[in-house]
Amino acid sequence: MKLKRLLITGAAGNLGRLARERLGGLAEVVRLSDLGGMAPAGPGEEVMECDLGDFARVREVVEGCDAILHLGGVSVERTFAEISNGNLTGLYHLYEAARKAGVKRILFASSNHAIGFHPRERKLDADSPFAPDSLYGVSKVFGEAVAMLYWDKFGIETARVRIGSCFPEPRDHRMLATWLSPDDFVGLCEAVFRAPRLGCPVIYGASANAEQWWDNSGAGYVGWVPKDSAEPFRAKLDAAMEPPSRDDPVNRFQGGGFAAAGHFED
Ligand code: NAI
Ligand code: 15L
Repeated sequence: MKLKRLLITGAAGNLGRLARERLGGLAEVVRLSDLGGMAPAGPGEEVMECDLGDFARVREVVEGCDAILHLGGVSVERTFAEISNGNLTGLYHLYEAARKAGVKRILFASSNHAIGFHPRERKLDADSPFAPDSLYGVSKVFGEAVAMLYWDKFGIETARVRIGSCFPEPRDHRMLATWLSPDDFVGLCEAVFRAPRLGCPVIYGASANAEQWWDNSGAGYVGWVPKDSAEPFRAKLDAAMEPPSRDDPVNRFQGGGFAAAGHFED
């Protein structure tokens, strides 16, 4: 059954533009929102600019929606001041507006950086402890916690999707494990919004790569089966760059460069 109105936040971003292009069939109307930078509304679309830090505006944007694909926010490491508006205050605004508007289901774009300080040899599942590798990763832990509260207390379902690396192709050797193909991202969103029951699972967003760090078996009932693999890109990466050195801290942890980077001071 089609959703009535699906809100996509972060619609001007990389994944937001992909979602706009490919996920229109999920809903009768798709409402697109971002700070700005969105193409005008086409058939079956609505475009609403919004800063997630502005609660009154977030309420207007969420009103009338039955589901949300929440991609908006700062998507890389930044200072706490830069991250907090969209990813902390804004995230809370989104859930509070969803509660007031009766939204039933949300896909929250969490990140592998919520668990990025786990070593690569450690296979993780939904019950593995958080190990944020950055202030950005901490903001995703916060988002997952808010999602859990709104499920336990108010029954709003959320897929907490810890996306690996969603790009047209893997950009380095780490992404041979973390890559999520654009097609698999689309399939994951479709599965989440079509599943008869969702709850509040953790789902690791990685394709069917040969190198696997994450176990999604606890969320098998959602019905998402990734189809692509990063392996065909290995030779191209080998030719383009040095193989990863084990001595380099960037290669020790799942979060890669985020774990190895310095602190972003305000
Ligand atoms: P992106 O940076 O291209 O898009 C994020 C969008 O959020 C931008 O268009 C930006 O304008 C908007 N935004 C930022 N602050 C905002 C605010 N205060 N109010 C309203 N909108 C705001 O990021 P991308 O790659 O599209 O990622 C989408 C989501 O998925 C992000 O939440 C990111 O953290 C998450 N993610 C993405 C991964 C990837 O490989 N692309 C990996 C892991 C997580
Ligand atoms: C993320 O969370 C970022 O949003 C994305 O730009 C990539 O850096 C990705 O993680 C990754 O770990 O490759």
